[in-house]
Amino acid sequence: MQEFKLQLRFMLVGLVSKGIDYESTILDMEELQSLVKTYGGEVFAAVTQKTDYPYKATFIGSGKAEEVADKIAEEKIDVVVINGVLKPGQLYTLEKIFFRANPKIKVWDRLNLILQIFSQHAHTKEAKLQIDLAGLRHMGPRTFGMGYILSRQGGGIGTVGVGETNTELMKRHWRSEMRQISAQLTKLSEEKVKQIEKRKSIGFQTAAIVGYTNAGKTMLFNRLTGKTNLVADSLFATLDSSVGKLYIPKLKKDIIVSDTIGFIKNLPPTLIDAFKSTLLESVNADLLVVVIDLSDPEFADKIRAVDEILHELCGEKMNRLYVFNKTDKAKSFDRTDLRMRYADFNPLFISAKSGAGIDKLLDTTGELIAKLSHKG
Ligand SMILES: Nc1nc2c(ncn2[C@@H]2O[C@H](COP(=O)(O)OP(=O)(O)O)[C@@H](O)[C@H]2O)c(=O)[nH]1
Ligand SMILES: [Mg+2]
Repeated sequence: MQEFKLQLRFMLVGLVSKGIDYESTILDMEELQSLVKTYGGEVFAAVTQKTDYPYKATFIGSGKAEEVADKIAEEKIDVVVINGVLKPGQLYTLEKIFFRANPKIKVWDRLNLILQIFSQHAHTKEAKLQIDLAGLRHMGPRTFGMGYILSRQGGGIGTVGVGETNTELMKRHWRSEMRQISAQLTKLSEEKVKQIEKRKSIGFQTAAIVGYTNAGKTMLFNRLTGKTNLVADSLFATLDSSVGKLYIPKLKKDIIVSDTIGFIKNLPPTLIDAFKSTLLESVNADLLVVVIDLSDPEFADKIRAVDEILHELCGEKMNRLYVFNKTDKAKSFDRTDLRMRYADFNPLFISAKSGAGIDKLLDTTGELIAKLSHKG
């Protein structure tokens, strides 16, 4: 049965701080636009505001908010996405301001949008729980009682109608909900750790494919393991971890390869924390294979974003292999320069699509893993 889905009309709003160059804000907004596309929406308007600090109550200035409201009415916008991570109160206040333009308007921040995409793609219990947890943490106790996300009739905190008791009740409910989900996730993580340890005890070594979303991780994973996981020109097609076997000629044995969720810029630590269970597979690997989309003009920036997240997850300790992917698509690149710049990370050049460079990748993986075994 085919489901009829109305395409939502989106508007993007971004802040440009004076310290940051305009160019990178535009690229950020483009990424936001592709997130909207991934979600299944279409962007009909976009505005930016120059300011060094977000406004306390409404993130954007009040004049700007009115301008956005006019645009909402004009373009019949359903959802406004603010390129930032906002406080629940700020989102709520903005919704109140935009009410005059569209009583059903929704205001999301970058994280809300990412979580919405995540929930479209979540298939396992683990993924669903992690999204719930991240959502609860992000939206705060307001998620409860206020009907903040699902309906927007009631008043907000600070307006009439919400007594202290009610607020306390909401907080308590919110905390207990989070505790319950965390407990379920901990249980799932423990089971996973057991599996990982069992594999280790029978002598399997592991390489985890990681990297920015859309870099080509799953295409590489499929090529290496012969699996047929979903490859898509969209952000976050993969939300879970999957594992497969890969024969390494130099080692004369199989290793385990894993593929997982992609990273993205400006992720709040709470979200990374919520996905720790999915990322366990990567954190526990012997080798991290970092896939980089060489055809992306912003790849250096994305290497930094991935690096920060990896640092957060596993500290400095991990052995890394930088794999520059999509050599078939990249217009021009300087191998010598990249080899020098990323000399600490055994840079390699491949095309997961054509298969170029894969043999070398297998050899280098074998060498690095053999070295690790010797270290003991
Ligand atoms: N031209 C080209 N496209 C690639 C290559 N590897 C992946 N892609 C494309 O990049 C997009 C994202 O691939 P996917 O494996 O889903 O990326 P992931 O998000 O990192 O798992 C898809 O449209 C792939 O067809 C490559 O080596 N060359
Ligand atoms: Mg993927």
